[in-house]
This record gives sequence, C-alpha cells and structure tokens, in this order.
Amino acid sequence: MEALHMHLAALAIISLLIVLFKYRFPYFVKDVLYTFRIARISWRMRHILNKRPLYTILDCFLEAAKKNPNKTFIVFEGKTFSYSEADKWSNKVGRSLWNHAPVTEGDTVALFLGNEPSYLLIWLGLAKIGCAAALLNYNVRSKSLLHCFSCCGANVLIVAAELKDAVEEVLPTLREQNISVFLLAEECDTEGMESLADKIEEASDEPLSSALRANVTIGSPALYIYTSGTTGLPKAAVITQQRLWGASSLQTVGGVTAEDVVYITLPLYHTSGFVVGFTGAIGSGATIVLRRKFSASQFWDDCRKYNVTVILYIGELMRYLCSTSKACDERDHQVRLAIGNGARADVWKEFLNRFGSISVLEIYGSTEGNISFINYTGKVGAIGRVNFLHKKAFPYALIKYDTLREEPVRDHRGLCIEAAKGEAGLLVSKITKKAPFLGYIGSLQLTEKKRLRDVFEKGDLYFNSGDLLRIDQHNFIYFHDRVGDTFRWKGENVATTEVSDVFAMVDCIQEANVYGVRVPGHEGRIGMAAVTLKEGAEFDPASVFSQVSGLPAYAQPRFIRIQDSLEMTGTFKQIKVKLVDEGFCPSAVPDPLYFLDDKEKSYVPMTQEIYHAIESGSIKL
Ligand SMILES: *[C@@H]1O[C@H](CO)[C@@H](O)[C@H](O)[C@H]1NC(C)=O
Ligand SMILES: *[C@@H]1O[C@H](CO)[C@@H](O)[C@H](O)[C@H]1NC(C)=O
Ligand SMILES: *[C@@H]1O[C@H](CO)[C@@H](O)[C@H](O)[C@H]1NC(C)=O
Ligand SMILES: *[C@@H]1O[C@H](CO)[C@@H](O)[C@H](O)[C@H]1NC(C)=O
Ligand SMILES: *[C@@H]1O[C@H](CO)[C@@H](O)[C@H](O)[C@H]1NC(C)=O
Ligand SMILES: CC(=O)N[C@H]1CO[C@H](CO)[C@@H](O)[C@@H]1O
Repeated sequence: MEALHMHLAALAIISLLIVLFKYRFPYFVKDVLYTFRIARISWRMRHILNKRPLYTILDCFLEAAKKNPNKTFIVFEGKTFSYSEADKWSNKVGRSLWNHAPVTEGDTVALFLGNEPSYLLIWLGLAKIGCAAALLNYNVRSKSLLHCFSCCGANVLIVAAELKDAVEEVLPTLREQNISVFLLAEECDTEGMESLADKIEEASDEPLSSALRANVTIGSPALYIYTSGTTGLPKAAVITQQRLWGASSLQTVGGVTAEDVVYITLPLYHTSGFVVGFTGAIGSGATIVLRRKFSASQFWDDCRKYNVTVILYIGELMRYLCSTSKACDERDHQVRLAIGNGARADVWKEFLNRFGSISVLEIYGSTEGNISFINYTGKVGAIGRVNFLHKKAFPYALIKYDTLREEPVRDHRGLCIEAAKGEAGLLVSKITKKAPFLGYIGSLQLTEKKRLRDVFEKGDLYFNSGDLLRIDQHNFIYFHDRVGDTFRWKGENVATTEVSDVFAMVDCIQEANVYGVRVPGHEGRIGMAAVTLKEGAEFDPASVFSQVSGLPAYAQPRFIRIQDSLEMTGTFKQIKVKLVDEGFCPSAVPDPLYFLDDKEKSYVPMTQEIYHAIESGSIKL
C-alpha cells in the first residue's frame, strides 16, 4: 500500500513537472521535432549534392522514368504524359535544338511560353544538353520584353504560337542582335523566326549522351527567374543546380511522396509554379496536374476530377477561393496539403473553415533571397518561429527601419539597431558561404542595392530582404509588409495590406488596393484606395465610412477611386506605382473619386473645389 502511494506521488510529481515544462516551453516538442526533420532533410540534401557523378534534378527525373516509365507525370487539359513519354519527348527537344539552334552546354535559352506541358518538357530537353532556361513572364511586352531577354545573356528564344505577335513587335531588334527565334508551331512564315514543333517531331527520341552535359556543376545556372518588383524593370535571379535542389525539397518538407498529385495553377515563370511545383514534384516523384490559368470556379472540380492531394497557393489565390460563393460539396476533395506563401491570418482561417482541415505549409522566402522560414507549429497566421539552431546556422535579424526615408535606422556609430519584440523590423540575413546571395545577372547595381553593409559591425555584409517582419513574445514570426508597401503619415506607419483587409469587409467592395499619395505642403503620404465594386453593387459611402472609421485616423484613406479592375502583375500582386503618381486630382484621374469629409462623417464626391481647398491649405488634412 505504502509503495503504491509512493509510486503515485512520484507519478504526480513527474506529471506536474511535465505540465510545468510544457507551460514554460509550450513549443519545445514541436521545435525539437522540426529541428530533427530539417536536419534529416539537410542531411539528405548534402548527400545528394555530394554525389559523384553529380546528381541533378534531371538525373532524378531520369531515374524515375527508368523505374516507373508508365507512371503519369503530367496531366493537362485531359491529356496525360507518362514519365517515359516525357523522357522521350524531351530527348527530341534536346536533339532538335542541338541540331538546329546555335546552343551548346553552358548556354541559356529564353522561354516565352504560357502554362503548358511543353514548358516543362523543353526545360528537361535543355537540361539534357547542359543549357539553362530563362523563364520570361508572358505578360511583358516591347521594351520590357527586350530588357528581360537581353539581361539573361541568351542567344535563343523559344516562343509559344499564341505569343507570336508580341515577339514580332520586337523582332527587328532581336535580328539586329542575331538572336535565333523559334516558334513552337509546325510552320512559320515570318522572316527571322523558325518553326520548332516540326523539328521536334522529326528528331529521334533516343537518349542524349550525358557527355553533352558533362561540365555541369552544382554551381551551374539551371534557371533564371525574374522577380517582379513594383518599381523598375524585372530583375533576373540566378537559380543554380544547388539552389534548385534546395527549393525543390520544400515538397519533401511537407511530406509529399510519389503517391501525391500536385495541382499547379500558378504561372510557371515564377518560383512557386516552376520550382516549388514542377521541379519539386520531380524531387518527390509525384504526378503534376497543370492548368493554363488559375480559375477559382474550376478549382475544386479539378481537384476532385484528378484526385489532387497537394495544391500550391499564393495569398491572393487563397483569397479568391474564399470569395467564391459557398458550394455544398466544397469539403468533398482529397487535398491534404497546401504549399505557398502570403496567406493572411483572416483568409487562412476562413480557408480552413470552408474547405476542411488542409495542412498549410506557409513558406517565407524569395527567389533570390537567402533566408527562409516555414510554419511548423500550426499557428495560423505565423510564417514560422525563431528557432535557436536555425538562427545559428543562418544568422538573421530584424532591424529598425525608417519607412519615410526608406532606409534602416542607424545609431551614432553608423550601425543598425535591432527591432524590439513585437515591433516590425526589416529582415536582414547574413551573407555567408553557406547562405550566399548570388544576386541578379547583369546588374551589379541592383545586386548591390540588396546588400547591406555595416549592420552590426563595420565591414559585415547582409542580404536586405525588403520585408518588414514582426516577432511576438512567444517567438512566432509574422509577415508585416513589404517595405515599398508601407507609407508614413503624421509620423505613423501605415501598412497598406492592413487597410485593404478592412475594405474587404465592406459589402459593396470586391477588392481594394491601398497606397499613399503626396499632398502639397505635407510630409509623408496620405492614404488612398483604388477599389472595385462587386457585380451589380453600388458604392455605399456610409458603410465604407463605418468600416474605415475603425482604423486609426492616420490610416484612414482620405481618397477613394473606383475602378473597373485593379491592375496586377502576373502573380496577382497589385500595381501601385502608377496610382501613386496619378494622385487625387479630379481632372487627372478618369475614375469616380471620393473624399473623406470629416464633418459629413462620410465619403463625398471629390470636386475641383475640394482639391483647390486642400492645395491652398484651407481644408486641413
Ligand atoms: C509500361 O507499359 C507498356 C505498354 O503498355 C508495357 O509493355 C510495359 O511492360 C510497362 N512497363 C512497366 C514497367 O510496367
Ligand atoms: C549570326 O549567327 C550565325 C549563326 O547563327 C553566324 O553564322 C553569323 O556569323 C552571326 N552573325 C553575327 C553578325 O554575329
Ligand atoms: C567541358 O569543358 C572542357 C574544358 O573546358 C572542354 O574542353 C569541353 O569541350 C567541355 N565539354 C562540353 C561538352 O562542352
Ligand atoms: C481517383 O480516385 C478514384 C478512387 O480511388 C478512382 O476511381 C479514379 O480513377 C481516380 N481518378 C483519377 C483521374 O486518377
Ligand atoms: C502550419 O499551420 C497550419 C495551421 O493552419 C497547420 O495545419 C499546418 O500543419 C502547419 N504546417 C506544418 C508544416 O506543420
Ligand atoms: C536559409 C536559406 O534559404 N538558405 C539558402 C541560401 O542560399 C543557398 C544557395 O543560394 C541555399 O542553398 C540555401 O538554402
């Protein structure tokens, strides 16, 4: 009896200690498990990178094609390609380019194509002859297209049939530079452009000798991906073979296996679509369901039709899915994992609410950046957690940032200052051998702009992410805003996404793009919003005002501009620069304009009179 009591007491004490420990360190187990998982994946990665001969993503594909030739690799508009078919077709591509285009190992070929299987198969073909691909955004035209093309150093351009017109526009310049242009069609009668589809058709599908790519190393470029900034022209970031493996392993982090079906609706010219989706699926051996364009109304139907288990998202895509009208079968699907970035806490919650318990792998990172976080704790809204070992391996910090001057705050010694817990700070990560910043091709100046020196010591070197993050008391990391997406008014920082989220709650409003505009005689910028209305809805000034009045006065948009549609980049990022430049003068803005009238406690139509009153200072803002 006595012994039993002793045992029970001991048990009680141990339980109490466990409870106390969990209370004090609630995330200890998750942190440890995560660390183990990452350590295991890093170990596997090192093993892959150290293999001799070199083992690239292409080798991984070839191995899968040998092992499971009949397994479905790509599904597109009802057509399927098995691993073996994809292998053969890409042999034809590689061979026809080798024979007809002036390319050899180490060259770069630019791809100007929409989402279609050829995109993926041409990349495989290029990899087989040791060439890199530059993934041109199919929305760019004229000057921008020429800029993107020439900055990657390619001498060959492959164009989708439907994009022929866009290339014809710039063809004279391309011909001057002796660029070979191939059209992905059976025939082509434009002078200076050759057809490619017929050449691929004729080429043999026999394997290409690995001697053609014998000089490829782990540091060779595999891809050039353009990052779409909101200002200036796009920049080409180099994705080496090593980096390609690194980013492709995200599916492994999420536990994706060869049993999975991955649904790609994001454009293939971006990292999320091409690397996280396509080469990631090669890494995990999964099947890919590819779609030409994202469609919110078709999304779940496709998932059901093709037994999709893994989806890729960006924040806006999640928002679009949540704004579709409810369907009774919207939880009827097999999707278990969503991989992506940019999910805002409210949309994320709503997404789980509506579409069932889908595990969300939210990744923070950028195409060219050197630091990444993932959410492993199941905390909705957080992009990750400060983890001692992660921070030791990849030193990073959040530093105080002056959003008005758009530069880090520096102390009297000229060094940066770490942001306090709970305060938004600029994420910078130390550039080291393990975490290099490879920069943008052909632009030292742009590369230099992303480098930050003298951060904590004279002479040190960091990568400037351009993102403001926040770390809370429990060490959870949250995305706050892009640096360019914050403006300062009356000495306060306004995060534009925060204000747009408020507009999303107004009945009549479909979408809002919030930005800051300059006012004569004032420091900083005042808030303005471009909005679109829901179909058939009227602008309702009173209800807009009642939502907006919940914001601090400095964050309330003083002007609203109603547009038919909001201009976006290819990945649905809102374009603000033009709107900022156009400002709020009624004679310069072609759309209906409203002004927040303090006295009326509502939005009133903006007039030339009000504009002059603001200019002269008789209306105080
Ligand atoms: C793949 O399919 C072909 C033709 O249907 C068949 O001859 C072959 O044995 C299959 N290969 C494997 C490994 O199942
Ligand atoms: C243009 O390219 C062709 C082969 O593609 C080559 O024979 C020719 O010399 C090049 N001309 C110039 C001016 O570079
Ligand atoms: C590989 O590099 C060596 C030395 O630079 C060169 O001689 C050889 O031609 C290259 N191989 C190919 C396939 O380009
Ligand atoms: C999806 O799964 C069901 C049940 O397992 C199966 O009958 C169907 O053929 C699958 N569809 C596809 C496109 O693989
Ligand atoms: C991230 O958080 C979500 C909470 O929605 C959770 O479902 C998911 O499993 C988490 N991701 C990982 C990899 O743990
Ligand atoms: C943490 C992180 O993303 N580190 C990356 C830094 O860059 C190298 C190579 O470019 C990658 O291999 C690392 O994964």
